[in-house]
Amino acid sequence: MFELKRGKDILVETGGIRSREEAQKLFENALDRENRSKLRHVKNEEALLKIANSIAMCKPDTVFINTGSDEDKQKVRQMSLERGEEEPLALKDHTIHFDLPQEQARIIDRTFYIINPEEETSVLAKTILRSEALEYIEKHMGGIMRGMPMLVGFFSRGPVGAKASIPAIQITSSAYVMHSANILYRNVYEKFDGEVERTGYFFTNLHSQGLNRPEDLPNARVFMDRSWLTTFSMFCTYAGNTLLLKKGNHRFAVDLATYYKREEELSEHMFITGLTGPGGRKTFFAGAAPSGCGKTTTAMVGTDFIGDDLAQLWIGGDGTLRGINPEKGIFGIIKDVSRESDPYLMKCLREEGTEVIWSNVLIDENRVPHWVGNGEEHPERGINFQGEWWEGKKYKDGKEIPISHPNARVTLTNDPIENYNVEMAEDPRGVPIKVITYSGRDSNTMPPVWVAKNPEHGVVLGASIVSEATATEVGVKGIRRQPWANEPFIPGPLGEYMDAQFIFFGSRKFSEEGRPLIAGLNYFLTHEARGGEGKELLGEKRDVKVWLSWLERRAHGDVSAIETPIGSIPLYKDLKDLFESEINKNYPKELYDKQFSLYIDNIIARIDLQREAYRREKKLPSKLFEVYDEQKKELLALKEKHGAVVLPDMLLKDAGRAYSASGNRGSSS
Ligand code: SPV
Ligand code: MN
Repeated sequence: MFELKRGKDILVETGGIRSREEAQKLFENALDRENRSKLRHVKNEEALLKIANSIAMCKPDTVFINTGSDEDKQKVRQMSLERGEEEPLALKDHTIHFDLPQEQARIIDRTFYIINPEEETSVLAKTILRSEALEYIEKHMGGIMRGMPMLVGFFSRGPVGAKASIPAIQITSSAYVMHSANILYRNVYEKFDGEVERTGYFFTNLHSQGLNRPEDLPNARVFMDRSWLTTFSMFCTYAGNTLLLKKGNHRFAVDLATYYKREEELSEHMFITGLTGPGGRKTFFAGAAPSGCGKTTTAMVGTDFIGDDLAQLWIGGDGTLRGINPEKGIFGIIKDVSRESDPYLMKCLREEGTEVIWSNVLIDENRVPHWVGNGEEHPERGINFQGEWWEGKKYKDGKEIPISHPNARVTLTNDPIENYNVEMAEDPRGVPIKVITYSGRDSNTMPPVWVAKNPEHGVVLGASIVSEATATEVGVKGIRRQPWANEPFIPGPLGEYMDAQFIFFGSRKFSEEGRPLIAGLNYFLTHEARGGEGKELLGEKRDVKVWLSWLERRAHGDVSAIETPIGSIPLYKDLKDLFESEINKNYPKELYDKQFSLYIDNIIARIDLQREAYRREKKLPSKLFEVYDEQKKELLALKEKHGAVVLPDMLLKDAGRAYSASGNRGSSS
């Protein structure tokens, strides 16, 4: 089992500072009077040692303490512009930042967990021994900030005072990284000590881009020290590699939930959003999806948006599921964001009034950003992630360079987004979550929406997410397993994480009403998979509202459903009504039959694929295989009776008048 504070703290080993007195002495020399005075506010000794040792190791020219005041935030923006990390754009408070052409996403091949000898990790995780990491960090981060400023900020991953919030320090030589942190996280300089005392933990993140040269990129590393809750990042700038408050600290939060807070908390790669239902009631959803599978879009469909990437969940004293967003902004993929699909976001991006950092898009001669899939005319030339760009410019391999990188992003706070519910997002009690969703990118198997039979089936549903490789991922083909869409961020063995999921969702601490529904979503069924032609999708982006609305009604027992071996699916009539009332769209029965018929062979093939893959992992809960076996047996029986394609009507007929599972109260609405 994983344990905190094992082995040596690399930062202390390399910096050599072990006492408050030594730290103070160093601060006297390294910080000017103003910043010394700012730092005096922080009393936590462990935190001061982290900062002092970072200075001792990286040897910056100056140290800037970012208190989160308006003045300090302005200084950070200014510094980023002066140092050329960002450039101003036509709209006020909009800037562009470019990452090196070769570093446009997370560098998973150079991302490692620092481990102690014999420590177990996920079979998919890359690891480096503590002793080797120490050597690498000493060699490459020693003096890395010479000639540069160091910026230090104190943040909270969540509203101050919330059960699942955890404070974190960001230390970086990049003003762009600190600027991003100011937009995406709550600055808690004033309350840092109290928050550390309350939670018992804080995370530390140390980053330097060094000279920011392509030739240093092979040496770029993201190291995560699980034992000391500290990340080290060097020679890179992409926020997913450098702003480790995000995915670096998410990984630590997953560890804490799995090993220290079993049956208490979960840390998930999920959006949180609310939907207003009948009578004005608000129903909250937390949903997981792999990167690039519509997570932000789903979150934005809600009437009460809370977060688009991460969720910290816990069981409240009243037996309900509670959730907070550790962030307060979006670092979102910009590709395919258009007026039609994302009106709220587009308003922030195309009209004055919002602070936005754009990255890796095309900037035209008027300093206006453009991107793929925006539904607008785009210019014939400009500057993009590959440097100067013109229509038809090609990569060395002959492929055309798109105007923006598929992983180009925008960074903005949630406040100006019209459907953001800031009161609830900032409430330390969290929002009450009634529905958990899991989605992937699945062209031929699962229906657009279904609800797991019970919590155990729900956990297995999450464990069974898949995504197909998109056209943008070179060299990746076929189906990729994406357990909980969180797998890249699970440091320990998958079986231990899975066990924590079974324990959490099966907990007796949930009240009858508080236990969430667990559902699957799939927007990617194609015509060709359902007897038609072509890879065109059967559904549209705007249908998402209907799938969520149906789950909203189902969570309140307003609609009945058809029971199947994989869980329950909607009745045609309920969907037809919701298509009409929610998005004013006709929903033909023929389309329903295509979307909700069970293609038994496909589902069984999927179960077999999962079972085979999981069989290779050690110490998996046996419940997983029991659920797969149960589903497969029932599916085979169904096939025996009705053939390989089972229409919802056949199941209805089988069930006779007994289909109504949880009463039929609202189905006439
Ligand atoms: C993701 O890739 O899931 C993201 C962006 O949310 S990153 O910060 O790169 O993780
Ligand atoms: Mn993400």
